[in-house]
Amino acid sequence: RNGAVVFDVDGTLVDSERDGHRTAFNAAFSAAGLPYHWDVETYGRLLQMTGGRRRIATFLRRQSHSHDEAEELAAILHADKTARFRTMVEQGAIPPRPGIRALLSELSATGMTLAVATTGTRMWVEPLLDNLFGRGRFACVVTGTEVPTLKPDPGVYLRVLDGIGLPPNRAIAVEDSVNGLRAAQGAGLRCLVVTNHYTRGQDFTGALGVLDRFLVPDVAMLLRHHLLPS
Ligand code: XBP
Ligand code: MG
Repeated sequence: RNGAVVFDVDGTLVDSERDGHRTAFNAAFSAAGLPYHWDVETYGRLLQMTGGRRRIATFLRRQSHSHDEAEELAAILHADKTARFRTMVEQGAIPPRPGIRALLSELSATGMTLAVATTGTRMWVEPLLDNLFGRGRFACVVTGTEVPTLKPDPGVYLRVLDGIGLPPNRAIAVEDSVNGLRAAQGAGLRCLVVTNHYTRGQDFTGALGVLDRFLVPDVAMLLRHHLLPS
């Protein structure tokens, strides 16, 4: 076996945060009659907290909701946000990052195992992967729904390694953010970072490389170089 490449979803396989999740969160606030709106810049700061439900709860506590009230309201709002985001996915509103489709084809052709490690919610992750990349494209998909602690905790990566049956030195993670990088490193994986407008400038110490886009021949060559026996 030629090793595995484990992809993050949000910000890595898809450009999903600014015009995707953010607008779904805002629609949920508005439908609940709440006066909150996350603009592009505010949302960038809130992204430090992974997981949509936790992101809402943290925000509500800062708006002086009590702890219990914030938790309860966050659960309700996040369920609505998830349904809305799933609809966006089904409508094709969430695009793959440029180059990603070609990269996946190239890696598959080299005999590499493809997998996914995300803190996102399974209810939208599954249709998104199926619609954009075809059902069964990834040998193993672990989402935030299956793990008790989210990135930067390494749990999601440990479960992927278990699922594909490879040791961490036979896999490379591809991430867009510092939280993802730390999660991958915590599970013992090397990690290539491909940044986007929200994550550029974060501390990527220890990354295998830091790029700002998927230049397919370069990325494929780098992954082959580090995974295949020379
Ligand atoms: C992604 C997340 C997710 C999404 C929203 O982080 O933190 O919470 O922002 O999705 P990563 P949900 O790319 O590191 O996996 O609302 O389903 O949580
Ligand atoms: Mg990400």
